[in-house]
Amino acid sequence: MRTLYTFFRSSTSYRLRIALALKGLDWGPRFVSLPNMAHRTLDYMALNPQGLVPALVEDGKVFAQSLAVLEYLDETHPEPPLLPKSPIERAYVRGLSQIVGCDIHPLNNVRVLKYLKSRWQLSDDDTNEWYRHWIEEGFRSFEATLAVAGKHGRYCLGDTITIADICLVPQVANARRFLCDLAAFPLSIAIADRASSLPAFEAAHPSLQADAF
Ligand SMILES: N[C@@H](CCC(=O)N[C@@H](CS)C(=O)NCC(=O)O)C(=O)O
Repeated sequence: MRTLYTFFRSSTSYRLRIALALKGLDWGPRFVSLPNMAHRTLDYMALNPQGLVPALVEDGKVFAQSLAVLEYLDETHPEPPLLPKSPIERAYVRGLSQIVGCDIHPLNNVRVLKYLKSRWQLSDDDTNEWYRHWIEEGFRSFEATLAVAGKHGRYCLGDTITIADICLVPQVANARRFLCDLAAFPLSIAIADRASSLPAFEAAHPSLQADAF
């Protein structure tokens, strides 16, 4: 039995929903409401002491940190592969994923935005500007990396979905939710839009999750 602790709008949960769907793995959801602070309850913290979603539970073992979980799923269920075979291409794809997972997402996480408001009294407008600034900075880097490497096809690396696409799509969805101007990132957005139309990505979309509101 496999359980995903997930929140519909969480982009890191979205990454795992995509990967589980691509691999055709069954899972059941346990919804963790971030607005209700369900991720900080004693029960949830006992399961995942990091107090963040997602968490994947498989055969009683708990896995946290979506990038690590993506690789765990790929190692335990190799088909279809989410990483290329060549170490050079693997490093490339991991690097793209980390632009999203390490350079963009942590700066725009809920707790960071809340802290800006509560500790530094930033207004909603200022907080949104912060959000958009780091989106622009991160996507600039993602777009330039794609353009310079010239390795993209339909997706970030050729015509095969990798963890880079799995990280990109949810981040683009979040950027759109915050009304970021994405016109300067045509390669990244075209790739995200193509990937988003694949059935596994569609099934994982926040709006289709049972906890969506
Ligand atoms: N690096 C972690 C980040 C997990 C994370 O920050 N998840 C967000 C939702 S996308 C969360 O739980 N935020 C709660 C908070 O900021 O209080 C991962 O990739 O799993």
